[in-house]
Amino acid sequence: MSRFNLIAATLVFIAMLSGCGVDQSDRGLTSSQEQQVADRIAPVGNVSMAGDIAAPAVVSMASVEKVMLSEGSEHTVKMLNMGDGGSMIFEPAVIKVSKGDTIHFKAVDLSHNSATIDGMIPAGAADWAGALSQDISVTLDTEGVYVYQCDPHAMMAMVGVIQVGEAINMSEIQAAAEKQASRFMMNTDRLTGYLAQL
Ligand SMILES: [Cu+2]
Repeated sequence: MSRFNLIAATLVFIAMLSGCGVDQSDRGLTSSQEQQVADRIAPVGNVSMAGDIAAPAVVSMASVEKVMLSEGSEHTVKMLNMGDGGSMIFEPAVIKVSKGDTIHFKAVDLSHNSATIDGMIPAGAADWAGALSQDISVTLDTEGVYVYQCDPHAMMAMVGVIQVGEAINMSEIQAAAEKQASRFMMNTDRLTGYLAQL
């Protein structure tokens, strides 16, 4: 290596070192600025998280699983203090049966009953009103959608829906359900959710 080359290499080396120094001081400033920017962006990240939480609720309403026709001619609906769908509840709360089928309401827990709601059964269908804490069986000979309730827990939306044959009175039921839901103090979207399963 010639003397000239050695000097040139040394100069390049010094230039690299000083370059590094400049780089580091630059990076120091940049990273503090980046931190400030990151701090300002952080709340925006939280806002988009909130949006993500709200979104699935809408999706779950749109993709409600439909209830299938129950097999057999006799069906049991339990009256419960606590079920898979919440407290003070009929289980199953939504059932689709055939004309002439019988529903047995079972008083598994106490202080519940099953009673039709005025204006929420098919025209010409017989209403029913079970006694508190008592089983009641009803045979459904009229086609359409029936909505019934537990009288003591009506405000908690302890309601149930039965579809017999085709849902020929669905528009009347939907209209009446809006008025009914305005009386609920808890579980205010329960009935809407039930009807969406038909
Ligand atoms: Cu009840």
